[in-house]
Amino acid sequence: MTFKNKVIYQIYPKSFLDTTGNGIGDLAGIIQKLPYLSQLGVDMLWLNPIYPSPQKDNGYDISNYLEVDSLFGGMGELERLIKEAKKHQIDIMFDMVLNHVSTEHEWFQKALAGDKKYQDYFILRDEPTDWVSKFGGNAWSKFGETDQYYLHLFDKTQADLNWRNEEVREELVTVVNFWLEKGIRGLRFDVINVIGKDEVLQNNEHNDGKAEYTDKPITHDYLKELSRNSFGKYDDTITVGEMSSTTIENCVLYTQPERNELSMTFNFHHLKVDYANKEKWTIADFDFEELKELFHSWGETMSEQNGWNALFWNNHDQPRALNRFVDVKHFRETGAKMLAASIHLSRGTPFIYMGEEIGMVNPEFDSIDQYVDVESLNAFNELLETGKTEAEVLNIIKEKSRDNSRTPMQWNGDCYSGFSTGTPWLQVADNYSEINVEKELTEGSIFSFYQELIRLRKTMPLIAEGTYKGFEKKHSQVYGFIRTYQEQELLCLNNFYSEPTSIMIPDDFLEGTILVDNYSNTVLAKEQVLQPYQTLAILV
Ligand code: TEU
Repeated sequence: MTFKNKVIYQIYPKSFLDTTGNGIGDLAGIIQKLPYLSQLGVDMLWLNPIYPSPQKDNGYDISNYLEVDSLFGGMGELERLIKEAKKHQIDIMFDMVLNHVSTEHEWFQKALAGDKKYQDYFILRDEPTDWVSKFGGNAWSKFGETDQYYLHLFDKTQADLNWRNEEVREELVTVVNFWLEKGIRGLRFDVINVIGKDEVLQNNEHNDGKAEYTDKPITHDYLKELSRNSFGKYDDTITVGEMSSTTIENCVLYTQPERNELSMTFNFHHLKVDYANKEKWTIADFDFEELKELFHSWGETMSEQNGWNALFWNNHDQPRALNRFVDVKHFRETGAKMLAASIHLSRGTPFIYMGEEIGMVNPEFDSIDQYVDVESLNAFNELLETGKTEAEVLNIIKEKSRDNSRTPMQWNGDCYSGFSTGTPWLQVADNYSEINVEKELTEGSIFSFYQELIRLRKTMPLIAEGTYKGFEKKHSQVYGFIRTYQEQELLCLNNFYSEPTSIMIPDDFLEGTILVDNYSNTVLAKEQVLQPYQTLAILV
């Protein structure tokens, strides 16, 4: 089966559509909007975790792998969603959080109660290392009343599982098969490249232990084993691994088809180009040179070595890309289309994060009380401790918080943007009367641009399967690349700035036709002028 002509849409279920009025989105809401998603043309919906969970990390702290939280409508509603979606040729992708479980999970509770079998499901040590958790604070917490400590790379309520224990791996195979049998056809594996931890864990100069658990050779073995025993038996299944601080070399290995690990990988290097000193909680302009360098090296290496990338600008952990890469005040629509084309015409599988197709932007909250995310709240306190003023800290949170993308979907101009009749769990962005689906479908042009990009991928093997080669890599404003398939070539040019620029077009493309353009009446010329945030794709 080829998945290469497909496009995946990510839904943050808590924030998509609430049909009960409790302020939290639910599966019935997704079912209600299937016609909308089908109109857009997407093939698969990735749902963030909907398992029972104490919701300390919005569902990434799972307390039962084999159930759907009643908060979202329970198992019956999921079965209905799978069935209804199928009628629109849409499949469901589940979020598999297999690196850790909630400390409320039965396994952890049994371990705490003294059951030796379950204690070996976790990573317990007498002497903790000095590692810091990814959400701030110590990565080790006291294991109950004992003298031991358990490892948690994330929140202290997210205990890392011991993948070295074969029984753990068997349990997780059972989990994956359970969902495949339900009819789930997509699997997104959360932080899957950190599951293989070294046996001996030590202090190190970065206080993070990354080298002792990131992309370890044994992780490739675990993935092969998991594939062999579960999803590898279904040839219509798509898998994507979320890779934390990974390398191209490893992502090639994770995704080369003959290795039978994963269909594709997410990496985040391109979303760190606006970090000052590699620190997330800073404010800086994006570094275009670095962005281009990353896109070209990943694009070319994956293409040459037959690996496969997941392509995305947004997800539930990232502030809205429009606020990061575009002068959103003046060029929201044009910029949204340029960002879209720059990945949808590239080699890899495009992911659209809900609201992206209508050009949603950050909510611009102005009080810390409006934030819910554990990472943001921890960062707020830690940044205050560094001596920054509250105003300075809030400004950083405003730009960087994960809640920026988690605000409720903006359906229309009604109260709470048509998301719910009750008070939403996270406040709706104030801009909803300006930016919403209803308005976009009647007078906007972003949605239809996405429709066209999706249609092109479905109908043109050149876009779905063509090779990737960087173009004019030294240009100071344009990110360009060439796709090639049999006798066809596509030149894609993207101006990442609000100033016009020009670029020399190779002669053979001058004879070509314009396939995609976010401006009208463009005339091809040897020295091609590109307007602010123009995206132009020429086919020969
Ligand atoms: O994210 C993994 C991850 O590395 C994030 O912590 C990321 O670095 C951070 O969000 C950037 O601010 C995954 C999920 O996508 C995230 O929502 C979860 O919180 C995390 O795993 C733990 O399960």
